[in-house]
Amino acid sequence: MQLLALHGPNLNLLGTREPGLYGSSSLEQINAELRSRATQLGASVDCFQSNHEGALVDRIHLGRGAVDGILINAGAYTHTSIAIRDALLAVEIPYVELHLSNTHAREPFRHHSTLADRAVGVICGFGATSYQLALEGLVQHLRRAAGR
Ligand code: CA2
Repeated sequence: MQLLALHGPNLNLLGTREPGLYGSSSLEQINAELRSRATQLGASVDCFQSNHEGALVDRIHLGRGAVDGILINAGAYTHTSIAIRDALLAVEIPYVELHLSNTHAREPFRHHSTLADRAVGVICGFGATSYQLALEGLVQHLRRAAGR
């Protein structure tokens, strides 16, 4: 099972600022934990971060036919990007949307997601653990869908 973890803008700064909001783990630590847990679950995960919307769209396109499922924290693009939504729907790869913070407990403009209504599921508010929960949920969903 091949998975792709996508991290959107500013998430490369994790662990350096705003620990009260986003926790103290760096993105590299989060990626390492994802890879480790994925291996335990019999899956493999590629990780990609970009501050650029088009680069995220390009990476989603590359996943077509090669990736079974996507974990996506699109950062602020979650609330604005029709291009990322269209890319995810175009490649027809099941995805889980996740966030470190509870976006529903924050400013109203963070309550809307362009991705959530077509996601397998949405996880938010658990800090770095959101990634682990999203991984578990996605793997279980893909196994069930494959009849395994
Ligand atoms: O809670 C999340 O995971 C978010 O996707 C984070 C985004 C925010 O725009 C979304 O509404 C919710 C912001 C990521 C900013 O990351 C930083 C990390 C460290 C220091 C500063 C920003």
